[in-house]
Amino acid sequence: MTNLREYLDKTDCKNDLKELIELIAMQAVPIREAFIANQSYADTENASGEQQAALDVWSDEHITRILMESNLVCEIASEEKTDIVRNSEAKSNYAVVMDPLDGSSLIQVNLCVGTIIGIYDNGNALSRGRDLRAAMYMLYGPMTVLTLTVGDGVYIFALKDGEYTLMQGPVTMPEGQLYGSGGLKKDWTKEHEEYISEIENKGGKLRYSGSFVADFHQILKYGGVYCYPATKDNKDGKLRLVFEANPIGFIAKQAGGEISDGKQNLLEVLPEKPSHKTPIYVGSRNIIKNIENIFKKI
Ligand code: AHM
Ligand code: MG
Repeated sequence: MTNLREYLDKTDCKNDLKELIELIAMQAVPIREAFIANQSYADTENASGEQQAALDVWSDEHITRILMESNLVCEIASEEKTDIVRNSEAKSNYAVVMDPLDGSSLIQVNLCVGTIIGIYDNGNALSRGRDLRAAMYMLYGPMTVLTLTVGDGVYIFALKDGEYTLMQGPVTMPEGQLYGSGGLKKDWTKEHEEYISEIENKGGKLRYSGSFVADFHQILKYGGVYCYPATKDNKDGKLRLVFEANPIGFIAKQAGGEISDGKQNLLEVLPEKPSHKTPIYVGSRNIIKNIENIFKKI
């Protein structure tokens, strides 16, 4: 049985990066414990104008405090904050981007949610996804699971008695047929509608929970596509490039999958601002290529 530290020791990660990854991964413990006391919605909105859940706010403040105290990180960009937080006393050049609690509308119904993290080693949280040094998410489901890449394949760990043990890896995303799409059907664009009918006609199976990180985890294991498309009234979709698309896309790519906005590889896009929104198609490689072909035709 390999634990997280033993796995990291076999990679080319520097000691401070190993320390940072472990520190973040272990925050799954206090975050899980905070669920019961943080079931309600807060009276506040995040940088995208969405109402925050109490656990969004709690997780954001908690992880930010832990990272600031560690002095391992010089920049933190969070889905829950308008501005990037900087630490002038940091002793490393890591920048962390995070969605502290993704899928927060599901907290009150006890469905699977998670924490999404990306780490850059260039000190700049507004970098392209392809430049990530590491990406990971912790999933709060029946098990607490960590999915991690340090740029050398994707590995999945499970948390038990305060320790992460390697369950699977390197993970390869298969060419499956699961699909799920956000956005109201009446607002879908022609291109998106055409793709969804195509996958439905091919026998695709619908899987959409309302938690990107949980829906992606299924796609990672079984193959298929998660979509949050551009809609007629919202050409940039709903999800954010920096906190959601890039870390998840980097993991997808490391598992042999792809991420696109329908026209281009999202990992190549330079973020304009922390709350930069984008349509997202992420999943099995051939499915994403096919979606890009459909978008080119229409
Ligand atoms: P959140 O980060 O505030 O939870 O918002 C992002 C979530 C995704 O996890 C999920 O896929 C999507 O929003 C669901 O949106 P919708 O309810 O419009 O389908
Ligand atoms: Mg989110």
